[in-house]
Amino acid sequence: MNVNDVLMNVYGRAAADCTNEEIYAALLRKVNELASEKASPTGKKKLYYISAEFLIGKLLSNNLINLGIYDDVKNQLAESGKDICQIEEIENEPSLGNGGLGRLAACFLDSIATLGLNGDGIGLNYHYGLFRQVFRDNAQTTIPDKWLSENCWLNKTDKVYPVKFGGIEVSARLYEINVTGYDSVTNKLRLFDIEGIDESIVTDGIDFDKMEIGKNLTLFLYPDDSDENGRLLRIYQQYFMVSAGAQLILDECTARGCTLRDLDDYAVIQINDTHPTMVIPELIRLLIQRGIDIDEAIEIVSRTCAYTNHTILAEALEKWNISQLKKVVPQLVPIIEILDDKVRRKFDEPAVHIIDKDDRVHMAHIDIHYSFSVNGVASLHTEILKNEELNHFYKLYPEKFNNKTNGITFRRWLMHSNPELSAYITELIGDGWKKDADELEKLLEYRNDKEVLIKLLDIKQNKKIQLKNYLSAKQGIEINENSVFDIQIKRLHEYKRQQLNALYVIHKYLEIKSGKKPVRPITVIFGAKAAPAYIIAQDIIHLILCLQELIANDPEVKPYLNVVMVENYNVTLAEKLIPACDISEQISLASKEASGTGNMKFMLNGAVTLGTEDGANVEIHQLAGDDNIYIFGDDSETVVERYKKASYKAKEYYTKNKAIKSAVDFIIGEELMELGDKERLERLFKELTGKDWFMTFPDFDSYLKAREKAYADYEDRIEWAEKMLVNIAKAGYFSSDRTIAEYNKDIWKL
Ligand code: 26Q
Repeated sequence: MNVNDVLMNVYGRAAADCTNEEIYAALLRKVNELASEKASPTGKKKLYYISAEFLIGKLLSNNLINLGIYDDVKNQLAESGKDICQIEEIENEPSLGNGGLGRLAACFLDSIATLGLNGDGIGLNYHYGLFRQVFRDNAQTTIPDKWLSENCWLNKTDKVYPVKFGGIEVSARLYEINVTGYDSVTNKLRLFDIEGIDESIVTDGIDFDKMEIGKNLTLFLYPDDSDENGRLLRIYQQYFMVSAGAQLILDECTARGCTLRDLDDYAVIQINDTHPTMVIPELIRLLIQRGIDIDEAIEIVSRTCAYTNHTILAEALEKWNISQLKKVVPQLVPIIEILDDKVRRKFDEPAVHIIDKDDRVHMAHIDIHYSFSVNGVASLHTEILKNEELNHFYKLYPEKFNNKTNGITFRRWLMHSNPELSAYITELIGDGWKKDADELEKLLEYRNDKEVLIKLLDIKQNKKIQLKNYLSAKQGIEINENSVFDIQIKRLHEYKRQQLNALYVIHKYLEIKSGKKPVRPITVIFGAKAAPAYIIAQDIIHLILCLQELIANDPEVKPYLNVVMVENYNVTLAEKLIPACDISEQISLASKEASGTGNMKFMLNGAVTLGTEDGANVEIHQLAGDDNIYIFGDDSETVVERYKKASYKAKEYYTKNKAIKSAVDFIIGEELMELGDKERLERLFKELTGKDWFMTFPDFDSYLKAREKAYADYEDRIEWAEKMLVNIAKAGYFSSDRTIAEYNKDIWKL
């Protein structure tokens, strides 16, 4: 592509005489054109990955890389005095997801296209993605995040499907975003939207009139742990997505020659958590409408659908009241009742029934009975599903259960976010790793090569300086590039235990105050959004922001310890933070984090993990080896047992362990009380000492020890660089290309 020609065509001016906005808009159009011209995969059978979330992030650079023209375009721009990074800044990030599950769906689309597989995403076109986070008075406030604009990647189609709810019918318009594969085909992300959306009904912050479905259906993405208020609208959103999606799927399959009875030869539908579960009864309903009897319709749909579970937190498993469903989707209720009836005729065990004694519909149970595959997202997670959480189901259908350990796309999380490291890897081992991530293991040859190790340290230092400059320019945050960068970025949730990290910070603060100074300054970076209705999560953000202020204003402590909570953590920020990280905090309570994917991104960029034996950390541990990871805390079996026995008493740890007591008391001590909100800090103190449901105290001592060991080891720079190298070399397993190849081999069979 000749950038000047493109711009001359659109504006009659060369790049040097165009604004960044103009260059962005013209590139977007041209790249969209090039993407559309690429072949689309063909074949009888097609995958539909249905998900309420696709956290795709910015697309310009991603598409330039996948089309193989990134360096060329970057260089041409540079010749005209333009910086491609500045052009990237123009793009709004589409934050169409909450976190892990949504970002996983985006990585999967990239890998599906890269492997040349015939597969599209189906989802919703939210006008506002996840809220934008603004800190005020050391607390999170939220404002709407509008991403749609004239210059965005969304293409309108002329396909429209009717969707009927109890009481109202709406039209679902199909929009599409091109999904480019790396040096491969182009697939599509297909997003449905209602026709009559009315953005003017948004009032205060992210509040809006929830009554008029015809105006608000696709207005907002719901934060997880949403309040009761938003629940009903979520059922509307889910049904809207799956009804339009199911109509699209049947249309496409019949156009390719499907007779409906052979639907599973033409389509496989991957259900991303329970959010799209209603696709099962909806497809059954549509097949009946088209003349197939119910028993056969159920058989056909069960052969076509596969389900992925992303959580073992009981409170996160969706259950809808029959009364709610009767209001929103009355046409599905008789079908769901038949599905439940069939289960009851076969199985007495109430735990596997679909409708429980309180008339609540367990969405995951529909998926498990009426799909042909059920998978967890990391090996420990799948084992816990089989042996604990879903054990009743596993005993009925052992053949359905399988594991697919998550992965990440190396195009975005290495080639784009860390071009310096990518180039150096290629210099050492060639660029075969870009298509076959296992080739990264060739780096192990250099594990004792001092020159290579020093170069790795140089690259890391350079990325730390880039982050420092970015945070200073964008958020007015100052950090010391010679400190160790210790980073925890993920949704705020008690099970992820940001509070444990905060307790460490307090512990360190108290040590410094008492004269015990760390050999090297420490920068602790947090990034996290909390669902507005999740009060304790808000309190934890408040605590971290108060600590940040307290330390920043304490000349005794500031030179040794810096706490930074970045504002509005999102994909774009993750791309800057991850390459600059020394120590990756993955400290969830063992058994609670299904997989984690940030842990993989950090590893790939040469950060060393400090974590519990949870989720995919277990596999990172196995791959990297004991010497190249810092593992602490109780294992999942101990934790599961402790829950079963209900034997945990936070108070006992608090009274017996001096370090815990001092750190926890500090939350309501005078320093923080002066700065912060009394109610918030006291509530958090009470929560920790009275309940501590996610068991931070039992792991506290071993966390301290592991963290201190990591900081001490960090001082032998060459030995540390070897740890970095081993982590990078072993990260190949976590390429989403591997994950997708496994899904295809075991489940989709495209
Ligand atoms: C549910 C009801 C109402 C409103 C929102 C929700 C909701 C929305 C999003 C519930 C859950 C989610 C997202 C869950 C999620 O991101 N899970 C993560 O999935 C990752 C990919 O598999 C894993 O790596 C993480 O361990 C898991 O926490």
